[in-house]
Amino acid sequence: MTLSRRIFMGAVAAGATLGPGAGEAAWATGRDGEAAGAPGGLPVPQGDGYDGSALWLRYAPVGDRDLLRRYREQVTTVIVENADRNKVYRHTPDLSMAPGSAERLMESTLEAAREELVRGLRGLLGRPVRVSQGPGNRIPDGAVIVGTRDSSWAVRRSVPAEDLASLGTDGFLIRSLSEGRRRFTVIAAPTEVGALYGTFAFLRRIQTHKPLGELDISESPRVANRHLNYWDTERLYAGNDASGTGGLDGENGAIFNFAATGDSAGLNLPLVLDRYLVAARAMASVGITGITINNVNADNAYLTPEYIAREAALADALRPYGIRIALSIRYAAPTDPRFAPDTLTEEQMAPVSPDFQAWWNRKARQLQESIPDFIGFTVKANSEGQPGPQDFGYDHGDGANGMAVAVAPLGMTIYWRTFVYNPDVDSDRLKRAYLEFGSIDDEPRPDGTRGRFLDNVFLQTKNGPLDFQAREPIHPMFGRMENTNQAIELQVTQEYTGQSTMLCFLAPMWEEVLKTDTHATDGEGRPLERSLVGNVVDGTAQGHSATSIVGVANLGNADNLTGHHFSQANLFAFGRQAWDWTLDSAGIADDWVRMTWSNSRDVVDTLVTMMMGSWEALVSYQTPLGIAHQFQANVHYGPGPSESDLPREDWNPVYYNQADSVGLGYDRSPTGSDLTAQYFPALQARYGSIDTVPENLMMWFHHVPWDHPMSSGRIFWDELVHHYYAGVRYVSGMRETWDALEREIDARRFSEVRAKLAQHEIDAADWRDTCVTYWQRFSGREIHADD
Ligand code: BDP
Repeated sequence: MTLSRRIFMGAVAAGATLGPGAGEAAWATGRDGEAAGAPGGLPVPQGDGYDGSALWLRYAPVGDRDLLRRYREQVTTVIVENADRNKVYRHTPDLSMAPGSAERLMESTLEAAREELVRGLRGLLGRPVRVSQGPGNRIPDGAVIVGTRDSSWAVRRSVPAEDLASLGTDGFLIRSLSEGRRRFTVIAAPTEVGALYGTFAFLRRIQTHKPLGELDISESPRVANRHLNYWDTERLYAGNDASGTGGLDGENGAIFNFAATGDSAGLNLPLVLDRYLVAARAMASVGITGITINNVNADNAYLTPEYIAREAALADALRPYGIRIALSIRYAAPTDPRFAPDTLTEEQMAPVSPDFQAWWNRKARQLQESIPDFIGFTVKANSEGQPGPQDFGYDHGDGANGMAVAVAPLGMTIYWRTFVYNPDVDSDRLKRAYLEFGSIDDEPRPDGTRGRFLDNVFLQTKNGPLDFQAREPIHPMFGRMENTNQAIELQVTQEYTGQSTMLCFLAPMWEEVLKTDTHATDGEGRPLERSLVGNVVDGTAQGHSATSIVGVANLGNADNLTGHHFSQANLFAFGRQAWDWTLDSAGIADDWVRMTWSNSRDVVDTLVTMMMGSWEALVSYQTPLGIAHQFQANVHYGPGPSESDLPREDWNPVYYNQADSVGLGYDRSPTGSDLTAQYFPALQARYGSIDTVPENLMMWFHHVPWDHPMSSGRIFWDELVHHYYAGVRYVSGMRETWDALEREIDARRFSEVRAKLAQHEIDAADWRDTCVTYWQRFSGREIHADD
């Protein structure tokens, strides 16, 4: 594997920003009661000190003069009628930004759309645009109209109702239209949130230098509930945490301040910080609809009145952007004395008990009183020490349904996680979840249907059967749970993929997962017409209308919000793929690079190429050919293949690598643990034989003999060594490539990425050397470090 590299000796950036004088126009005041251009936030500094804090919404000026001239002709006036008519609900009467904030709280979704256009166009076009609240009786040349048929006369006049009807709640259309010689653009949607999404899509076209002339775009998301789970301070790699422990100024590194101390004690919610709104705008720009704001190993504090008040303020701030909140809860919360006198005894904790259900109904009601659009609860139960229904003699179906019954009257949903691996179930950790959940999905019901999980339950399942490893086969439950709503959970934060040090673009991994064929069959064993994992997730495989995709997010209080500048790309890509999993990840990378770094062809081509190989490189130097979980205990960053003394057998690298003098890898074929039997027949056969298993999953399913012949012509041992070396070489290539871009990238971000890549290279080599040396003890063969 090599990284194709361009070296730009002396090249001048084609996309260099315009010099002073480019923004010639002053703020315009129009007719018909038009407001002078609304500020739309402070401009993002574009120079060498830029810190990445605007994510991909930096709106750098269009550097190509011809293109700029065309855009300025095509976009002269923003028209958002009745932006203040549908004010969103606000619970917190004195909701306010922290002193000195640059962002501003929005009161409606259309206001958020208008402000984004004003801000974005001012940055991109290098001058303010005219803002009009109504077009009078003539739509001006160069107008960009945003709205719904309810909000906007101009939309009513130019977009037939039936064109919007099929778009669904979040869809939008963007059209270039004309009247006489006047040409204008309409961004219209059935809902105001759809109009906001269309606004971001329109801005993205300019950010990526695409033509605006003949637009006829209509888009709707494939998946309805596009959520982030935020793990708070655990697995947080984006914390501005100088000391390595407590965060800066009393902040703990999390993006939202609930319990900051010291100098930051005055910056807790309900006060709203700029970064919350930058994150909200970024999330909305890729269509995120919800966020579970606390860790899955949940702290009951989030259910106390004091915290609920803070959550309500956060929900208020996010609401104009179409983002709703949810909470992770601890199943046994009702027994916590801090809720006294409203607590339950152990005897009342059966999920079928009316007392249990009434308690959760009361708690959910309290939340709904302050957060009327509260989504519901994410539940990690009977997993890694968390309490659950099994502690009281019930199974996951009873537990999920008990909570679902409690919250159903309030219109809420339960996201019940399937990340369970009770060692009593099977000796192979990877088989355990399906063994616990599959039979509940199959259970016959009195009405002749099957499946016990209620309609307001989603089972939330990680992409693979282990735990967010850099490469896993798909989880066998996808396609197997035909009677249950299923959400897929992907990890955006890079717990096992280099944290905030390694540059690893994850979109190709998610693309691989979502486009893997489950080969699912129907009840009679006939192949389904649509059977990719993406089809299972978007409901088209088995006819589900409740659909959801969840990303464990990587936001923190770092200046650039994600720790590594390139980690921003993973959040961006997750949102885009959640909206449309059929997208090509290179196209997503291309957009992100243009929006984040530069539209210079050289920069775009170089960075996209570099990013696209970065995940496969990481797999290569960490866990090639299907080996998994070789991390140092708990930290999950560096290599620890020899570790064998962790408190649970299935936390130890040696449990996964099974290294011995014969070979390496875990036999999960029919002669081994037979995990393969959990897949549909076509995958069973493919994975079950060492002759047909894809080489990149070989050790996942087989104990591979050191001399096994590989497709390259090498024996397995040499192939393994080759992968480790090739992976590290790729990282060296990334470092050199980046160095060659110095003249095209602003100074601060350039040097921050350079420092990360230098460490990345050292740590990748550590993976290679630690693992290869350790495996050699078993293989007894020579290390051929090829090049
Ligand atoms: C593991 C993480 C742990 C999470 C767990 C989960 O190390 O912090 O709590 O996943 O998903 O990967 O519940």
